[in-house]
Amino acid sequence: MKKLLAILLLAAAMPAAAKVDVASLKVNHLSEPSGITGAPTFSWIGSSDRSSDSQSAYEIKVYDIDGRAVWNTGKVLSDNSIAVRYDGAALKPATRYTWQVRIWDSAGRASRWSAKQTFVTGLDTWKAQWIVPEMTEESPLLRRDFTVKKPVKSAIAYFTAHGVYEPFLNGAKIGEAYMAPGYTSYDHHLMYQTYDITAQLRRGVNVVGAELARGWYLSMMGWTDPAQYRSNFRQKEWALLAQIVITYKDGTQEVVATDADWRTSTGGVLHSAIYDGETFDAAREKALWCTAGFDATGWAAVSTADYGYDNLVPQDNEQVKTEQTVAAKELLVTPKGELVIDFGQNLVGSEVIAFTGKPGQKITVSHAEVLDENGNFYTINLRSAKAQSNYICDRTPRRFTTRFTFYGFRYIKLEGIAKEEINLDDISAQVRFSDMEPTGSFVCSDPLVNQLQSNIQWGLRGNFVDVPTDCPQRDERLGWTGDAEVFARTATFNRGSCAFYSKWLKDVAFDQLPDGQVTDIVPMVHGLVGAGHVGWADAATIIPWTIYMAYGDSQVLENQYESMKRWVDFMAGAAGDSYLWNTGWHYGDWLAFDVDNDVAGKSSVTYVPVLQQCHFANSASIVANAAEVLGKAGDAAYYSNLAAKAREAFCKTYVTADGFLVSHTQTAYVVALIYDMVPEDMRPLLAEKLKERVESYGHITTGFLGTSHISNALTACGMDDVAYKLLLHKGYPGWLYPVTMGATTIWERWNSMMPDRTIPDNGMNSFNHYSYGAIGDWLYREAAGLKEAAPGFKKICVKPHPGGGFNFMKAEEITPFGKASSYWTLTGNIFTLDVEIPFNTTAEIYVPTAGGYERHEVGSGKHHFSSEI
Ligand code: RAM
Repeated sequence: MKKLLAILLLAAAMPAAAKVDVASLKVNHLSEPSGITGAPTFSWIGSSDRSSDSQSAYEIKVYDIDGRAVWNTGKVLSDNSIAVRYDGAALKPATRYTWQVRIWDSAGRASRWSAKQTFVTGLDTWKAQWIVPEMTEESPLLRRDFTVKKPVKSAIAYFTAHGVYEPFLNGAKIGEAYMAPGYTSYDHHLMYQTYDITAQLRRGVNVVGAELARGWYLSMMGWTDPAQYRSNFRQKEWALLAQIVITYKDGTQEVVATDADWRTSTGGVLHSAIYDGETFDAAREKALWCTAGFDATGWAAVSTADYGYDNLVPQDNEQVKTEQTVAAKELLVTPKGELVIDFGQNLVGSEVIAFTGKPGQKITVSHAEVLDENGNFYTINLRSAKAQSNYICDRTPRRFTTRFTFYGFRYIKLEGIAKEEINLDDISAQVRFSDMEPTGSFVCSDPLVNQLQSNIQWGLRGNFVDVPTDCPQRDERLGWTGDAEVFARTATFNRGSCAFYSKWLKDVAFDQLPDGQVTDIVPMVHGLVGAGHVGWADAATIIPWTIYMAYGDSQVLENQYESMKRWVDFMAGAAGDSYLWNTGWHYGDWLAFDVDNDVAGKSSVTYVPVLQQCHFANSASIVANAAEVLGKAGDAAYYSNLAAKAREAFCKTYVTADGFLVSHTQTAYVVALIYDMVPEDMRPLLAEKLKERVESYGHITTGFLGTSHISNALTACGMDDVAYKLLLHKGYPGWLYPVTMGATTIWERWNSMMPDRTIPDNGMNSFNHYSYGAIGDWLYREAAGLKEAAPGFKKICVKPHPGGGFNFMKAEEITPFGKASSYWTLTGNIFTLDVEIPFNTTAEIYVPTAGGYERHEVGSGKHHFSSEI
């Protein structure tokens, strides 16, 4: 081994005043959340001006609205900074609290107290009645006025709906959310939102209201005739539930809530549905309908309904919000003569068009992800989704947008407007999705790979609209479990995903069938699809474990434990005494490389029982690991034995002595290697076969289940060169093929568009499907070399894998402990590595040298290494 040229340890140079500090306070993994019930958890990120420093103690104080401390931990000797649970006196409902924390470092130096952060508690008793306006195509407005006679200390509003709603107070929208109350398995779990409206309330007459639309609850979800399937949801009419709790300065409280006194009418939204889009008539809009001066005489009475409150829970993930606005790039006139605006980016949200039209002028906006081979507007892949906005003008200046649906598009086609009337500066697109904190970045010396990373991140933006979806544009947009399973690790790198997945996983458990099978989509639309499918159902085990490892809070394992077990028990039951799970129909390695008229056997079809057995063993191991974390020793032993038996049966049935699998596909070898199916001494044999399978094709042939792991499997077997070859392959099939075709998101198929830009009309072709974007995990974890070595990154492993002709790679991640990064460069044979390790963590660093890796143990701070390789 060649000697290292130099190893430098640099202390993080921070301003002298900073010393020990604490910031990024979170309650239940969200910053300043509303709707807390039960005992919340507190997390923070510490920092220090010294390297190799850690937290030795913390102190938390929680204050009520009058600034009185209601909980003070005192100085607690602990290095824990993730999810410290409140254990003071029960928190009051409908109350704003503040909290702060200070910490001590390893030398006993105290930080200052952090800035105070707020959280607002949820509701314990609903006094509101469900109110039901008449069910027509037109969106109802609902309102009532009330008088505030005394000085107000706080006012907290709670809203939810069957359908989607926008809340208003005194003429302005409350909060910034779109698509509230979000998409859940509604009968089990309907979220309500909590809004602090203290500042919006005024002395005297106030008007509270809401506008309702169908949303997920009342739109057709799925691609078949709705009569053929049973919607998840009991009620067939829209309904609103709202309650405002006003606390006066004199200590008294008053409740304003939905009841028979509310009045309803219709407004400008003539129609709205998830797949169809929205129609808005400016002339029908009732301006100022939610203000005190408005005359609501003639508005209809509402009925009330006894829907109960049993399924109501506070929203515990991020609301859907506008995250950014993208300007219109270009106005095109297509060969067909269509007026098309290009936003330069396939995105999800809605257009915004500032326009003053003539009365009655109707502008129709259609949405498309791509243009066809002739440059014409292409919507065949939206299938039955109309995905159209219609805006009917009056003569006033308007900012047209939709509020109760979303589209997946890069292009919009405008009809009902002349080319001369279009001003590009007046047209933009709002990108709307769950407001998850950006936490990761990856850059490297290859612009195509950087574009791939950008496409992965846009895939996340587009498919995290309250639930993780397969795609955002066609008549689907469903919470496909398989897609979520393969992408989850990549997601955790790019955005703070703890609350988002934790919320969705609750529905995974709710929708699970009585026999333990996990449904293909969550929330489930019964009759549309099935359950218990390999790789899809394993979302129930893989995602909780992924979230635990990324965020270090075992709560998600606790929440999901029964569900995880039930899925594994189902497989074990079906396998019986043979320990071979090989029954049932499955999606298999969905969308793998497929050749027409395949006389030479080139299509890459993996024998499904091989996939089943690997996933069965892996999920059993995950349950064993979860049991261990949760202190359930009996279960841990039982499930690790089950996993061992499943692996034994695999080796006996599907592997030859030479390391051939009965299914000689890339995916088969990948899943066998990734899920540790064979004894250590056989791994090199399988690795050889995998290499042969890659070389004989010269490209990737994997579908959903193999693609997410192939690069990781190759790296684990010491074949970075092969992994890079696959990554950098620019032809079909491969990650960079769509990039060379100008893709700005990840495609559903390796060949969603052919090299001549023709688009196969195969009934299923989305240009924004994040599944194949699961390579993102390998880019930061292995290529750049930054990963967790213990739950929540308490211990970090930095082990870069230079290669592929790259000059540099850099991955940065805001871990639960703060920023970690790995930045390597390669110039000639000189390798440098700059690493940043956050306060309160340690790391093992593996520096590549000519003879292998050299290992270092470091503490927090910035570290520089170089070597010859
Ligand atoms: C398609 C979905 C999804 C996939 C299923 C099996 O309809 O888009 O990506 O998981 O099929």
